[in-house]
Amino acid sequence: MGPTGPSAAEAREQMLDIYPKKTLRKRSKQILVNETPSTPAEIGANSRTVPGIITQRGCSYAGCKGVVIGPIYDVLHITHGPIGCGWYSWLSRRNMNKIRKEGETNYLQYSMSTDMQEDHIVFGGEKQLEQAIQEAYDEFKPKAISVYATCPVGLIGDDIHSVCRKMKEKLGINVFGFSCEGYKGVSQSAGHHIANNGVFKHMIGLDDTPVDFKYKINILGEYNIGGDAWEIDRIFALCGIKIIGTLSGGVSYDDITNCHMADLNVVMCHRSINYMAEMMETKFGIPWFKVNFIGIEGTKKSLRKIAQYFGDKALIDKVEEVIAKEMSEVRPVLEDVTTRTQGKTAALFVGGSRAHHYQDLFNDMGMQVIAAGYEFAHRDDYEGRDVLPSIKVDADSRNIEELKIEADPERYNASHAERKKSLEEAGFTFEDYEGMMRQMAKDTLVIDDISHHELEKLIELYKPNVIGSGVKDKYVIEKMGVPCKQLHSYDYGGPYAGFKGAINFYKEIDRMTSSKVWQLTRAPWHEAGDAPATETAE
Ligand code: CFN
Repeated sequence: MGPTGPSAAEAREQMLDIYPKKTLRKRSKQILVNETPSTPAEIGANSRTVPGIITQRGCSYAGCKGVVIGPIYDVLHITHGPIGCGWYSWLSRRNMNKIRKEGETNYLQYSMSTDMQEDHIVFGGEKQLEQAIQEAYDEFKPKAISVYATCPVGLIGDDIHSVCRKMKEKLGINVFGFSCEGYKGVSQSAGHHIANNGVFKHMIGLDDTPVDFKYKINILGEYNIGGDAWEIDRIFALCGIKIIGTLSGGVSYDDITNCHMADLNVVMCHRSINYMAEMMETKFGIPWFKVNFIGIEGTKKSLRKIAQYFGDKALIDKVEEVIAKEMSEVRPVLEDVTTRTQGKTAALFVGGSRAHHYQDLFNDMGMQVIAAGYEFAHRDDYEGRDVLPSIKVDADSRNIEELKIEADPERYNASHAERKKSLEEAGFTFEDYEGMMRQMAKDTLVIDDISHHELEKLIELYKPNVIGSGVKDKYVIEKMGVPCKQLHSYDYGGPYAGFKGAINFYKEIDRMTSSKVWQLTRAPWHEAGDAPATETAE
């Protein structure tokens, strides 16, 4: 058991082997052997994919509408563009949602689009958009309408923002637009930034109603895939901590407009929402730090850190009590599955945070992550935030008009800022975000924006027991005899966050890596007449 196959350096050579010179130069910087995890090497992340390479990445529209704003369930989302963009972003990510308060509406079961046609490309689509907003308003009377521009809209120059302003005035509701044309930036990442700017400008801070609760926080960068946010809600409710807004998972417009009343922001997916944490701290004085509720160690550490932040003995004790109780359920499951999963191998290629966060869950089960990489994360996500302390504005935001955020003297909560200062003086660390490479073992492979060819090579050389990956490659991986856990939508499973989520994950990975069915599939490189593929389960 354990990894078999060539050294990481040899595998790297073999992956790069077929590339022409220019591509080779580029990919060499993006495929690294993790030689000195404590001081990670510089990785070539967040750069344009070489045309012709099959990438896992998505587009800016996906990052904006699909990821950050789309999950707000009572905002009516209209995609301005050809129908495919609206269709493909219609709940395929499994960001779960349900109405939580009486009188609310959930529009996410609908997919709304202006269904742009050739005529609109030739004569402009603004009238069509105006009409669509009117029609949607007449039909549903929502509190807010959000409009998303797709590639052709940017190319023909429709001014969605002036249409939104006009309709906002006419209808008397909040209408705002996002210039998140798919071609902007190099991946989803630019879309996250555009989304954060827009949410901050058009929603955050609109409702100053005080929230009467002792400990109140927001969770940023938690999108409720497979119900993760609901498991986190459950744990916080047990601890006596109120979550005002989860940005953006299972969340309403009202939660978002009121969430600046929180005492603290904790950030789950740093990649997609660090901008929001910074902006809220600047304007309202709300401190933030990074947490991770994927894996039991991360969950325990995050809960303890939040309790420490508030510093109240009763809360600290309560958190310990909750952890002890939950762990009594997790422990027997983990002990059982580990008898089968110990020493097995995994590889992870996902998005901008999960390829890191999910390593904890595999480590819990005694499994080794032999290779991992993000689709679109930046250097700080790989090497650790402290490596690049000056990163405030990312390279992919060049096209985005930066918001000039300043402290709001009326609403800036100076007591939060003072508290942060005194905690820091007492040794509390706000910025302990280590990045993926420090956690990974020496001589493992770190591969940014992995290509189809490289993934096939990896499977051929190592045949990991399971790969956590996704949207475009799941069935390619499975046809090669390796089970794939879709870590974007969780296939049909989840939640995987928190304590109950960890139990779900252990059981599923145990089932997937212990099943004999993968031994019966035949990999394409086997010639006819060969024996079935090598065993993956024993
Ligand atoms: S839910 Fe998040 S956790 S938001 Fe981001 S970087 Fe995507 S949609 Mo797919 S699963 Fe993935 Fe992350 Fe943050 Fe999801 S790892 S690629 S853009 N992502």
